Amino acid sequence: MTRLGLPALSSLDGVRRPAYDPAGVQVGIVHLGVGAFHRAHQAVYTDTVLAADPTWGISGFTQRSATVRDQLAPQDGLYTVLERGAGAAPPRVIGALREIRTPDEDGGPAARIADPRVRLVTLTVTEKGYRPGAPTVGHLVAGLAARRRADAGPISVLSCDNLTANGPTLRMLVARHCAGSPDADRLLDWITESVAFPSCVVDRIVPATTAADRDAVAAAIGVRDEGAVVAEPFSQWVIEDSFAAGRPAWDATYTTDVAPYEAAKLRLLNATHSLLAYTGALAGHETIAAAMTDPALAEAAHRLMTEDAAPTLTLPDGFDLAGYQDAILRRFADPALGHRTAQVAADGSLKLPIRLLGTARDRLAAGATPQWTALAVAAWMVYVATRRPVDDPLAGKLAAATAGFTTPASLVDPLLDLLPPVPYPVWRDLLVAHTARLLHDTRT
Ligand code: CS2
Repeated sequence: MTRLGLPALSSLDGVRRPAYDPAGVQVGIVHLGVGAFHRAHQAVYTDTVLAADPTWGISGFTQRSATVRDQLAPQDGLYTVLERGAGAAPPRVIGALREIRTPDEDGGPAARIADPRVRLVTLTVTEKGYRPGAPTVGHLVAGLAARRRADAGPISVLSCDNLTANGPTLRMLVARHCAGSPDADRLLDWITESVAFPSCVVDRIVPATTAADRDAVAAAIGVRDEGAVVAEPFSQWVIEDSFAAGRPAWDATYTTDVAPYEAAKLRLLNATHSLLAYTGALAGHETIAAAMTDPALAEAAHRLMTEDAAPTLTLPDGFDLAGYQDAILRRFADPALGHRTAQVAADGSLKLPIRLLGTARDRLAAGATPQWTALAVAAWMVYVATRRPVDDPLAGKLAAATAGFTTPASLVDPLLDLLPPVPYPVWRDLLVAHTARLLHDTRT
């Protein structure tokens, strides 16, 4: 079968094609971490604006591996987004990714960030990518230093990961990393003057693409596409509109303060996703949608949102909380996506503090009992104690902490030591009670 690429583009049927000539697009964005999420989210928004402004093409870098480069480079960067679920649009071919490289090719991201035509760096490197030792911040600092030396002008850096205050967090990590570089003071001064770090909130469920998904795309579009991604129809992007050198006219929500949207997304959607992933996996469910068919789990998901998380939120004006919560549960329940509980369960040691522990602290401080939040954390504890291997950067420590536990308390205490503190004795009591029940249910 023919492979997707510029030559095959004109012959595709039943497919939405780029409304511009991809070969005529100039690169204006460097993206770090060209995984499935970037391809189904920011690149789609960018694709929509390229007909009107072809100066915002994307130069994408993989985090390390050459897989995505090898999938996309032979296809001239073209790939399909296949929506699945209620309201799905026809397959759409995206042409926004004009270059695709590994970080060790052609001078890496640093050389590209120093190009004056580039005015924006975006990142999707997951929670792991911001840990000490991860290469991203180093690439970014090398790029900003090269840009200063080249006198290539101001630039913005937009983190699109599920972190609290992702803009300021990244700015802080960059500043810290600069301290070790030659000419640190001048570089820091230049960054303060010339680099913006807006925050944003991204939302779209994008499961890891499977071989079966690629076959489905080939059947739908009539050519092989090794870089295809599948996604739910829903997509949202809330962006703090403070850029240093312009931005594409993305069809997003722009605001001066993303914090209320961010807390709502992390504490309602992502927290509930993690709850369903761990409780669902322990109950033997392969997918989030399967977990949602279990009435007890669906109820826990609803009550985590309404009883624990919602009371901690300060919502944006006019925000339809009930509608937002209902939409989340509907999205999770849609069986078309096949989003695996194991995928959402990965990297829990980094996700839980962001999604769940803030809610726990806020509710405990208010004298309330965050039962459902405790259930989610307890389910993570039982999950990491009973699954091997655990997909988490702390896998070794988690295995050591849970080896040979004998009682719920002897499971909870060493794991609590690996998480940021929630300094209320009742929190531990809640976790012990929930792990006791979960261990009992998992064994019987
Ligand atoms: C999920 C998110 O894998 C996970 O941890 O909770 O990736 C989730 O699908 C997205 O944030 C939805 O926008």
